[in-house]
Amino acid sequence: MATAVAPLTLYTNKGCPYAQRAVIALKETKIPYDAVEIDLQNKPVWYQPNINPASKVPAIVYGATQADKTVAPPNTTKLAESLVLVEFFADLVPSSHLLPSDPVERAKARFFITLVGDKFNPAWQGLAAKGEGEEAVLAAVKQIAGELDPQGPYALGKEWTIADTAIAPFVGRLYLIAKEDIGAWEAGTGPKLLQQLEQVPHWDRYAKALLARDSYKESFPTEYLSERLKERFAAQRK
Ligand SMILES: N[C@@H](CCC(=O)N[C@@H](CS)C(=O)NCC(=O)O)C(=O)O
Repeated sequence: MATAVAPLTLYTNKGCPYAQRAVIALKETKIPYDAVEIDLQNKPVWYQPNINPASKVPAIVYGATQADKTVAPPNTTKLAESLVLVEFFADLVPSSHLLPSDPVERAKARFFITLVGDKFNPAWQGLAAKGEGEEAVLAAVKQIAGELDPQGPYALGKEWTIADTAIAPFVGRLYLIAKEDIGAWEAGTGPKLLQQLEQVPHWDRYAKALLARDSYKESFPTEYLSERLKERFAAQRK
């Protein structure tokens, strides 16, 4: 690991997919960090004024040891937004290959990430929360699958990158909801969707590789999320 890495505190929440992106990147880069769990239902009064004006997780304080985690000392930097943090950690430890060194590969990784935010997440969240059609999910997955390196196992090939880090927490949630059939949809929709996804060339192999990665598994609290997501969609279930 690069020796220039300074003390870092991550403000996080175990149910948050954006925070999971940051945790995955920290694990991939092996950057040491302290974690502070933020209760999003009952946020500490110091969080917004002292750590993140947007009042969201993930956020970090970077640069010096913090005796008191409720304030950022003057010689530190406060940063937020999961994708910014993921790239920052990648920049701190270039040997992690999280951010490819080749400009074309970097651009491909960033393009892939735009598809996650613009296509994949709206499609599966629309299905899970509102029972909107599976067609949109399949179309988004096909589009993403068309960008995957044909040999894999990861989006850009042999190395796990920012692209995989950005999508993995969301694929994990979709597969959990589908496997347990707990979306706000008609019973049976989840397992049926999984069967359809298995047929999309390159996608099934890719999803399995994402969900088998240690950094993902260690940051995905399956039972906790299963309970939370069951509660969340219970009222709308058809
Ligand atoms: N664009 C942000 C989204 C972060 C986000 O929405 N975090 C949620 C939890 S998953 C949050 O902190 N919500 C608290 C709030 O909005 O008050 C990122 O990528 O980091």
